[in-house]
Amino acid sequence: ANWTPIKEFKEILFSEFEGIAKISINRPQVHNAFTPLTVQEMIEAMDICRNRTDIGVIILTGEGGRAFCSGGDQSVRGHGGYVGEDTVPRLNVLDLQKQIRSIPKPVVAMVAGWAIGGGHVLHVVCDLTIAADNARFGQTGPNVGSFDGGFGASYLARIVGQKKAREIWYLCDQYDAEEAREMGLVNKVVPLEKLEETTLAWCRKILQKSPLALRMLKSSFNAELDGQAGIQELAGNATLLYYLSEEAKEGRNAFIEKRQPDFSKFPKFP
Ligand code: 1HA
Repeated sequence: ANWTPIKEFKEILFSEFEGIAKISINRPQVHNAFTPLTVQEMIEAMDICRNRTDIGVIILTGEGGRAFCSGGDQSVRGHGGYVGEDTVPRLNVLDLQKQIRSIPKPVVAMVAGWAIGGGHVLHVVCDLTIAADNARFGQTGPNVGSFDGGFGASYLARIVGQKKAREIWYLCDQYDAEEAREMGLVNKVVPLEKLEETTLAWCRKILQKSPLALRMLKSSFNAELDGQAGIQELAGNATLLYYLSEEAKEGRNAFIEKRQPDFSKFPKFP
């Protein structure tokens, strides 16, 4: 595919092709471990994707073919979080996780090689995961003095079940692509050389679908799991649809025209 850059960043690549955006961690020398800056850049790229009405689906990936992401960069892990150039420790990947779940467009993880630790959680929170046959999955928290008890625990357990999720975290084993697919953690496994082609084919299929239907479905899947925040997303979409109706426009028009609204012509559906 002929990817066109959207914006220059230091630690990620951000490009687009025919309505598909690609956010790719570009630190292959450390298996695409993230720093606070990497995460901040991904957050900004994701926000651009949210606002651009011509982008319908987002691919999250890592450069180099040997790793999706190996989690937080342990060499910048300081007292209380991962330390950036401003010397402030942060755990800002948690904001990115929430953003991936709440952006009203499908996010597809394209995984080659390692998806480990906080990098594993990033693929877990994506809508779909396409994996290359060299992909390896796992959590490392209890080995390296960390844990993600948020989506990394509870949403993982929703996907693979309680027993398996506890195994993944308590033993810190690594699982190959086929094992991940069997647990429902991966949608499809393909040879590495077919990874981008297959991911693009899935994205193109998604792009042919009704964007509002996809938006409603994503917030519907989230609603049950995300409590008040999930209901807020779903209800926000209901408001969006209502704003598109003549009935809602009558309310606005009446206010602007300084008259009483006349809702009498609108049906009271059974
Ligand atoms: O748990 C959280 C959070 C929880 C709550 C809120 C926020 C959170 C944010 C983050 C995280 C975490 O991500 S904790 C988990 C952090 N990640 C890890 O523990 C994985 C560390 N890496 C590995 O275990 C291995 O590198 C590997 C199994 C992925 C691959 O092994 P392999 O093939 O033997 O490669 P290796 O030689 O280890 O790695 C290549 C280079 O990349 C090495 O550097 P070099 O010796 O060439 O200078 C290695 O040090 C570096 N590297 C790999 N992963 C990381 C890393 N450097 C820094 N941080 C890494 N995560």
